[in-house]
Amino acid sequence: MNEIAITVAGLPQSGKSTFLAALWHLVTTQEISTLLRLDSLRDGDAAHLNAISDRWREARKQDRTPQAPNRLVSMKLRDDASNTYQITFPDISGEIFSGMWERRECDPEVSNILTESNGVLLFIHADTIQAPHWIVDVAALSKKLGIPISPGQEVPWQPKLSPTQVQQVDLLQLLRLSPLDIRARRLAIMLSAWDKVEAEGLDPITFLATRLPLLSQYLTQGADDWDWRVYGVSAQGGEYAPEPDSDETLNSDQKEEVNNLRRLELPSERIRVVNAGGESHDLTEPIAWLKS
Ligand SMILES: Nc1nc2c(ncn2[C@@H]2O[C@H](COP(=O)(O)OP(=O)(O)O)[C@@H](O)[C@H]2O)c(=O)[nH]1
Ligand SMILES: [Mg+2]
Repeated sequence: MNEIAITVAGLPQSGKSTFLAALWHLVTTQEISTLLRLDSLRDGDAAHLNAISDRWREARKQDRTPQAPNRLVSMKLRDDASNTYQITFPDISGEIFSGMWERRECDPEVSNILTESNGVLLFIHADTIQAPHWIVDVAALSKKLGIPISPGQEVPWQPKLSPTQVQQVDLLQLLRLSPLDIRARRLAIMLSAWDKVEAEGLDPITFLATRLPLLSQYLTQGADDWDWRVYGVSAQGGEYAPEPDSDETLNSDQKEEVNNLRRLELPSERIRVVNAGGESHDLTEPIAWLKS
């Protein structure tokens, strides 16, 4: 019997809260069988988790979820062999991992969780990847659109303007370096909102190599000795409804998509987890794989 500590990492808006809401639904309802089952939860987290999974069931987005009373959420899952998996979401506020990239800072409580973890789930929103741009392409595009760039109009550089893959590789390198120097070797790259990109017809590994080539090469070359896998994850299964007061509006196709998801008899069947081994509704599969 092993006790495995897993940390959920990812920049803001990478799909962590949605995953947490769907995972809580899955393990508490047991509508479908899952590799891991709920063992226990820290006091105080249940109300928050019930609130976000209620929203998830109603097919509403988690963008402005109420803050959890505890700064971090952590649940314990268990497999058939009685191994336990303590899975911690240290980033309820959404700023920890962007702060590590932008300001080279990490809260000591979070750094302890990271250092002690045996596995990492790294979330990347597959549909909001910031690609690197070439100056010549940007200049050509703005000319085409009739919005010429006048000389001298500089935009000050900020770390958050960097391409997604640059931020992700740096984050992984930081995990390997002192003072964090984390124990984990296993890493599951979670390409979230997979429903938005799967029409491109790429499997998760090819998607990574095509859309995030720097990250793919960093992992493939074994630069920091990660034992890694890539999953395409749709924790929503499709479009969810925005807040009523949000600027975002859905077109009729998107509204239909929301309604179709609501009509599914078992909400757990909205969930899709895709990797080289096939497809399932079981979000605990990548977690179980992290047991090294
Ligand atoms: N279409 C789709 N959108 C998703 C999925 N998972 C997350 N999103 C959207 O991605 C955005 C960020 O998700 P969220 O869970 O709030 O990210 P967090 O900031 O990392 O907690 C939200 O607008 C979600 O609705 C998914 O499986 N499918
Ligand atoms: Mg969140």
